[in-house]
Amino acid sequence: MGTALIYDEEMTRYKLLWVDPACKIEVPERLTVSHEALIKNGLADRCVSVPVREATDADILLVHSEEYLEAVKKTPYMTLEDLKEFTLQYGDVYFHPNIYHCAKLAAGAALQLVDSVMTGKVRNGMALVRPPGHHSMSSAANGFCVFNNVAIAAQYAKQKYGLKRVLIVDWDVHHGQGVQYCFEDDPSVLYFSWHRYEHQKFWPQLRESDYDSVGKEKGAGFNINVPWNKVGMKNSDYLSVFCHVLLPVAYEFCPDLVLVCAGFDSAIGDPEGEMCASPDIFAHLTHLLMNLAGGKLCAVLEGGYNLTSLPQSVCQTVQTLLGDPAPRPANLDGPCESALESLHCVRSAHRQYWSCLKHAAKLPTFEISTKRVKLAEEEERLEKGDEEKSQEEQVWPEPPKRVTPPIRAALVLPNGVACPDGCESFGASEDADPVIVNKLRENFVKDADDCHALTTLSSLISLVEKMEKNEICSGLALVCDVSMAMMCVVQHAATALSKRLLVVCVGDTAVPSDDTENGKTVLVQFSSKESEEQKCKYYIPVCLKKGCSDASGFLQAVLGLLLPLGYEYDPSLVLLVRMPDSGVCDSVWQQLTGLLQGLAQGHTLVLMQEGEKERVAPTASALLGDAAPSLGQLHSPLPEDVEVLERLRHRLQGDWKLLQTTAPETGRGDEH
Ligand code: Q6P
Ligand code: ZN
Repeated sequence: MGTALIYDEEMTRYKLLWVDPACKIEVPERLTVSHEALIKNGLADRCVSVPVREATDADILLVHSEEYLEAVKKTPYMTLEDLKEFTLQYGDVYFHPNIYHCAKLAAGAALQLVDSVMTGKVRNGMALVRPPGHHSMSSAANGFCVFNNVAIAAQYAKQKYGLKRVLIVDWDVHHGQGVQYCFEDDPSVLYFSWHRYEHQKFWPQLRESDYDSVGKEKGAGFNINVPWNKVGMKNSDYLSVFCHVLLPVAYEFCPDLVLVCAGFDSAIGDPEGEMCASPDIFAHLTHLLMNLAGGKLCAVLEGGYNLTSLPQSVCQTVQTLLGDPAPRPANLDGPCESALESLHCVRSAHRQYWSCLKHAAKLPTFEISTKRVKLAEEEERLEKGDEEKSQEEQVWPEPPKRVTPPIRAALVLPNGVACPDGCESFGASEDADPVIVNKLRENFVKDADDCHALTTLSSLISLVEKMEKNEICSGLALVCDVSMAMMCVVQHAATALSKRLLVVCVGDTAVPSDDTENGKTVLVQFSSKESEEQKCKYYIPVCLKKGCSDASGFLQAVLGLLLPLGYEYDPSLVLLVRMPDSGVCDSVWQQLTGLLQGLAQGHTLVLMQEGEKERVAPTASALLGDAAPSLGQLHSPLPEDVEVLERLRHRLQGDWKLLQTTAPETGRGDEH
């Protein structure tokens, strides 16, 4: 199952024909540099090239009014003067004799992408299009957009394929108000957008872009706005909104298809966004969405105006869609205070609609946003002098080339267990280092005759070393004693290697936690057994009522606790240990395995008990990067579990900044 790439040079054949400072950044080179970067990095060749088509009148009318369509149809015949005049009735947009043709191709490209994914021709894909779409409304062009490509695609997907639920993720730095208006009262389309807002001072300066526009009537709760009230948002701010808002809600919503309004003006260097997230953050945003909807994801280009940053971000996105492991995320130092305020506001505004947010902190009785406007005005006066500084050119390092190891998944299996397709059977005893073998014999395999155990452990060690050298991406071993194998890897990693290890234990068996003292190992254990509260930053027991067998509680713990903690810790290896009594079902296990591969460049080593032969195929599939099956619509997590998780998050958020979901109390001032 491949990745579709849709591009046609024709969409570069229109441009601004007069002087307009607001529109001069929207240039044809945006597409050419993006496409050339995909070719140069060998990514275009790895994609399935799908041709564009023109959207038909019927397609366009799924979202737009007949009057508007008829008006746009006349633009190819207009004189320059008429085009200027026509343009004047809309905001921040320009027309050109060829833009109607391009706009039909842009919308048609999105539909071709939906068709390719829905018919199973490919798993996912990206369309590089101009003009963009998310600002365009039923009867109005706006913000460089003529037809609303993604909104049309969502309606089309629902109609043609009978989809019940479509998720639209708009990571462009502007608010796609056109998409919001289109689906405001529609519970079948969940629209999520983050956007530069600055308390309504930033374009398009709409009251309805704030966090309290949650959707209307039946659609209440299905519109999620995250306003950024400051510029300079970083990787941490973006990831924290994904972990604490978008992902939990998206899993609860359980979409049949994910559409992305993929604007890259939210990356560093963009003159419009003025944000500081690095281009490789899009590898993670993409990865985190790729296990929803059985992997059916269509990304459609929106904004992105820095001709260096844009192609880098596009490449990161496409390479991730192709299944290459994401690079290790850089400098995750926790969200800023303004982002935390936004997070607090959004979670609180949606707590009545989503059971995963039921426990979110309520807002103080006054509105933070109103109060913040006053503060913002004050700050603005103070910052007046810095104005030129913020316009300065940003510099950042080019993301390093992502090299995928030749072996994606290596398996250490006992005799008689078949190695699934696409995986490499691994037995390294031939070149086992005698020093290591002796050490294993002394420390772990006391029974001198148990050469089977010894062989397995030495294979494990050599597998870990090959992962460290990036010769192998991930591994899976069936062992006769998971606890012992786990200790063996932990000790080896802590002493012999320069690794930072994240150990994730699923199941009740007692695990030794004394190796977590040195800070080289973080251990998170999910179980149903009460354990005394540990005060150590590096040993985190998560105790759920039904352990890992309750999908919603477990997923809540994974998204809101394990992922943010894992991202902040930034391990070089993830050790995923499945205890024989884990009680976790295949689809949940595959989701966990898939999500964890966003860490440590996909270096995950899974340990399972020898008896669990049936789990090899589903686990291997997740390690190979196949999409995990969807979990179905989740019910509310148990109140006890929610309470446990919240207490844990509170206790840990001092040490782990990415666990925060509200702004620090200080500076919030008088409440009444
Ligand atoms: C921004 C217009 C320009 C003001 C100049 C799908 C992509 C977009 C469009 C932004 C239009 N204001 N300082 O559209 O969201 O990036
Ligand atoms: Zn934008």
